[in-house]
Amino acid sequence: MTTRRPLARVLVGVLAVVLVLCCGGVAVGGWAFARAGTDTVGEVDFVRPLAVPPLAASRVDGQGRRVFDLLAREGSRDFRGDGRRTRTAGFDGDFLGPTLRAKRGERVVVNVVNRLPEETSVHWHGMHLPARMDGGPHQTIRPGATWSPSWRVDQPAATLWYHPHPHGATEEHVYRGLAGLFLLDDDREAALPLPRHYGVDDIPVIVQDRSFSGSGQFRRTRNTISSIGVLGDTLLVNGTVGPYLDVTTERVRLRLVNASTARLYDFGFADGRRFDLIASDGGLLPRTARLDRVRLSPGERAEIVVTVRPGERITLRSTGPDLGAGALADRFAGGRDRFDVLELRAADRLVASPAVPDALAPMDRLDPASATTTRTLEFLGRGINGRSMELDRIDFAATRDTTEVWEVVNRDGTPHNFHVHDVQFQVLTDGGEAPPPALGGWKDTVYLPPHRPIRIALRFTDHSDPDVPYMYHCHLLYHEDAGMMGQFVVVAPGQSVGRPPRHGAHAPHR
Ligand SMILES: [Cu+2]
Repeated sequence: MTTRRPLARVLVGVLAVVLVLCCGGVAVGGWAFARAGTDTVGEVDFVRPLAVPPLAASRVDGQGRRVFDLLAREGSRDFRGDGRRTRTAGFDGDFLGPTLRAKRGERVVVNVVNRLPEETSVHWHGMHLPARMDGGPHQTIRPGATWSPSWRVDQPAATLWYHPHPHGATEEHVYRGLAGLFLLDDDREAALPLPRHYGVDDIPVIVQDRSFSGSGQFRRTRNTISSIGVLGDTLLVNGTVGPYLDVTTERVRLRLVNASTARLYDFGFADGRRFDLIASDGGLLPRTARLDRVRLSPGERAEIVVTVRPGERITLRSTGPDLGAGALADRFAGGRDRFDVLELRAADRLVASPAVPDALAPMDRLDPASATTTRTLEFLGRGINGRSMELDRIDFAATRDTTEVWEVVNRDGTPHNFHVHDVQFQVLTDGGEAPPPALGGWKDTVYLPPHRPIRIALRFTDHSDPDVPYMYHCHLLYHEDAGMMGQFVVVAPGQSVGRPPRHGAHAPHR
């Protein structure tokens, strides 16, 4: 008897502990589930005019090249007008950078000065150019140094962007504010009746999510339940919190850029109105798509044209993007989050705009039957095909003047996406099906829903260099920094793979 009572007590104690752990676990789980969502619909005061990044000044040098200057530096900004200044970084300013603009066929030079206290790089996202001009992790710029890449713009009109790409620190640099647009023009786009008056009826919409600490600093706290990365609860559009745009024309073109580090958006209008999707990452679609929603993962762009009526106010809104990871995983990865993004305020009298044409830019479809090589890229854990990024390992070579088919698949339960440098690709199939209209044009970044293979075709036309690699990676920047990236070179027919330069050695420092 004397020995049984303590044993009973122990059993009761163990039972109590188990009960507390289980119920506590359920309670914590329920609390976390309820807390996981962010919803700003109806909560945003649209009190600040939308900032529009200035067009970068340029000059033409003695060799006929258009020359830009960009200076990366630290800064600070009071985003919410409450006197609390956030430490930031930007190009030529405190946050984000000017919009560079060039025309197809032009040769450009960008003098990038690094006034940051650490190394960085500037990658021209979506640009077709030689690998050593690409601004990836091999072209780092030391503090105080200037990097002056130059290339010929040789691709269709498009909304491209630039941002740092230093090995292992891209998330941090982009999160602080280092990003900007690089718009390309061409004759085909210029001949179409589309809104193109920058800052008037052609508006950049750079969307980024941030969280602020009590002292007003950017809080780069990663989601603890989902491994997606940093999800913020406040949207900045071109750096503006609570932005509105005065619209003076019947139609307005919005160049939507998801410059967030991890968050996906599903953009549409609060009243459900349809808009014309005219372009994706690499430029104009073959045909205008009339849609009411467009989903963008980090790095992706979409150009839409929306029609407004005199005097009305409409809200650009992001509702929970379908991440395809299942209800629970979707919720913790932001898949149920809703945001009011931007208010459009139409003037009482609007300047007439021509109708958006159905036919935009003819597109020669790449023929998968002509592909010389088929590759499979499996995204899982912190790597691709079981390997984590290493600067001195080239994963494969693509041969110039060939077409390849890549099957890219997310084997994780968590969201990833796929971005490749050098070329724009065509989506052949999405989960075995024909791609939707939003994936029907040139792309450099595509969302990878868990376990849904995406087949793409890529054509390598020029810029062979056996030594200097291009990157392919997940553009959820936490994942990219953690090693979900690989390197390939483009070689001339018969050429073998060389050796990556010593870190940064090929950067054309001035
Ligand atoms: Cu990822």
